[in-house]
Amino acid sequence: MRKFAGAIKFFTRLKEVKVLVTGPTGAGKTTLIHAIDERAKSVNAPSGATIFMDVGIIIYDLKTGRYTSYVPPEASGEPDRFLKIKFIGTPGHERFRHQRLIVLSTSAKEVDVVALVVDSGDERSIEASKKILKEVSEKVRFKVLLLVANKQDLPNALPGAEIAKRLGIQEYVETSALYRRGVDDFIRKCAELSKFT
Ligand SMILES: Nc1nc2c(ncn2[C@@H]2O[C@H](COP(=O)(O)OP(=O)(O)OP(=O)(O)O)[C@@H](O)[C@H]2O)c(=O)[nH]1
Ligand SMILES: [Mg+2]
Repeated sequence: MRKFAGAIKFFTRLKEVKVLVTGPTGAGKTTLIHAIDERAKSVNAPSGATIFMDVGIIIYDLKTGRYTSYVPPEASGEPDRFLKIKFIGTPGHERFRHQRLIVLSTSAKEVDVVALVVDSGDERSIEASKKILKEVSEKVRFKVLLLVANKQDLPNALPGAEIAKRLGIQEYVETSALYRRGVDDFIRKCAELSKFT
């Protein structure tokens, strides 16, 4: 019991980085958040599309770059070495636009990083991300914008650099959330861009 209370106390003392994970439907936002945090929660339709929100939280070790979904035993006593990174995912489907706007104006009203996830193998996904970016810039206060060029495993995937150029975004990472590739780079980049490393 005392151990549990200690973990809670430690958890509340950690610096927090908030990452909004948004982008068009089917881009891989939910897959990415669940690849990061095995205990992530999502409110999804039977089709798999997110109706309301995804939430994942990890404890990131600035010294080693490792992360866990729970307070690691070695963490107590060294709170400055660790970051709490919270990932908030939105629905991408236009049918759930209203819910997306609610998330953008409540839980994700102020964040450190906006991660715009696109399906790199789908032209429509890249185009649709422009509209979501506009909504985000109207509703959300954020420090940095990061493009996540997902689905790099697809044979027709465009390189992240090319998509970033098209969307006018400076920072990007290439991922394949389905195969957990590039996920650690994404997390590291979130910590770096929040100026915590
Ligand atoms: N090939 C491939 N498929 C992926 C990848 N990431 C996700 N997918 C698949 O793409 C589909 C949509 O993924 P989701 O994570 O539900 O997409 P989403 O962005 O959350 O979609 P919405 O909730 O509708 O906004 C699923 O079938 C995933 O398995 C990837 O990196 N590569
Ligand atoms: Mg989703």
